[in-house]
Amino acid sequence: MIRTVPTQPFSDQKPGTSGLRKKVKVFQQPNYAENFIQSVFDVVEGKEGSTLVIGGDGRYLNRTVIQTAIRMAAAAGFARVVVGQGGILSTPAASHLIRRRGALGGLVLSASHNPGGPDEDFGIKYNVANGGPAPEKVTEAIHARTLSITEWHAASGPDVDLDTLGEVTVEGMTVEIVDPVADYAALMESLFDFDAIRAAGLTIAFDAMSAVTGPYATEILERRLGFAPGTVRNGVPLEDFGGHHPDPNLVHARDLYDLMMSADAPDFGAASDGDGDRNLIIGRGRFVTPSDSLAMLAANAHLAPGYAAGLNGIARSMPTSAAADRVAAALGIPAFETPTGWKFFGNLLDAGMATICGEESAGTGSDHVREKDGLWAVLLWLNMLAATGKSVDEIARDHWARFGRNYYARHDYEGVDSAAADALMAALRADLPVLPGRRYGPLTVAAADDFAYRDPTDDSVSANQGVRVLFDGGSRVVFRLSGTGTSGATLRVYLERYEPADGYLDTDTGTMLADIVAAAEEIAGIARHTGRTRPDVVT
Ligand code: G16
Repeated sequence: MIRTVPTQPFSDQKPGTSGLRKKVKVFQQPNYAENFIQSVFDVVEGKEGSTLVIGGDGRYLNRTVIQTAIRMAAAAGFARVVVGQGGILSTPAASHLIRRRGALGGLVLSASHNPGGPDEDFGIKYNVANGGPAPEKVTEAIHARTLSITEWHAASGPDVDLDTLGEVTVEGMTVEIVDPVADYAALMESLFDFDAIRAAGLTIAFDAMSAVTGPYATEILERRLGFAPGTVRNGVPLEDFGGHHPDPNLVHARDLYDLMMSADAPDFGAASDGDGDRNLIIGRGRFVTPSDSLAMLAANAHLAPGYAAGLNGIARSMPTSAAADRVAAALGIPAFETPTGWKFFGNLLDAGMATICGEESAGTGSDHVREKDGLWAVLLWLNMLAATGKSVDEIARDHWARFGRNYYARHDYEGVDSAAADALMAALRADLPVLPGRRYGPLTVAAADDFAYRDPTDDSVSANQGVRVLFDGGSRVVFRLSGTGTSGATLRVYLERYEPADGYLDTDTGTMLADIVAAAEEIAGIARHTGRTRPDVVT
């Protein structure tokens, strides 16, 4: 039987950088998740006879919302839903499954690197048929629908057993519970030289942060590649990620960092986030920034079988350092600069204009799926190490000696009062015309703007994507507000200094960026607006 339940709109269901992310308590309000899912289904066309993929990162509320989504998909007319066993699908594996099954789309339940548990975060994101996050025109239509919704529909009946592989029927719709790892692992094996990685005799440590990557990393790294048992740490997904932030950065993956800087360091260390799309790369004694990792992966990708034919282009988000642009120039291929949000890469990948994409926020990926992919980055690094016989440190030094180095850091001011953060950004925008020519210590502003992007495939324009202040010599600072936080505002300040190949290539990042940090404070008045004198997180 299909139930129709009357409801009222919620005013706060605007998807952010990557879907709707809120506190669990917000999602637990009656009708809250149902309203959003119904709004997705109301907006999406072609449901009759189609397949929908459903899965999440296993965090608190995952199973509950999956049961809701299955019942509502049956009422919406889908012919089949494909669900990861236990409700588990990493974000890249969900993207692959959507593509492989020719699905109309998928519901990916995650709040990514945000903490999980009854008092923490949850999220729902809709991905479209190419496997990628819905583009802005779709998320805007979903948001509009959330503001006018009057009812939602769901099949009634018992919960589906999410743990048993196989098929059951709900109101005439087939529910297929699949192994969440198998297809994805096969895809990775098709892209990388597993024999060479096995033969290289490397030692590695991988921190799955008690999040979704655990089962994927255990299957691929320990079972298929033969790394020692225990290589995957924190490999069992927990609903609260063991009380930690599953955020692979130098703050939350501190244990891994300390190991990699110690005398006992293995050759290679890596971590992934809550939903498996982000990555952290640390060689023995050498941390690689996400922006550098993108550039180094792009420069060496041809060493892996999946990329032996070369790259069509490289795309990065605007706040990501320009290191990848120098690689693109050397390879004679186009470089694209998009707003923050993986959804902006989708069209470039679909059009074959870009092959590899990456972001400063610890995301890298390629045209194999339409999401960023943490394990993919780890495997490409391992393939590079195996093919070159070099260490991470040697690869990094060789890269900088050839291309120069973009020293880079991001300063996050979290939980800032939203009005204060908005006032800071408004004041910055108002100052844009007068900034060029101004001097801040040794730095002179060459140009300043509010980044806008015209998608070359469909000419759609996305404006107000962050304030850029570019200095003479290729250094810059970027200011923007995060679109993924769930309380207050998070101000992100992205700092970058270019040092040419004959410059200082192995100096402390903090020292190299000190002038730019001081300029950022002077330009934006961070302390004045927010009352903060130092960032909460430096990555
Ligand atoms: C999401 C997006 C990324 C973005 C990141 C941070 O990642 O997919 O493109 O870079 O958020 O966004 P913001 O700076 O707005 O917080 P994830 O891993 O959280 O899904």
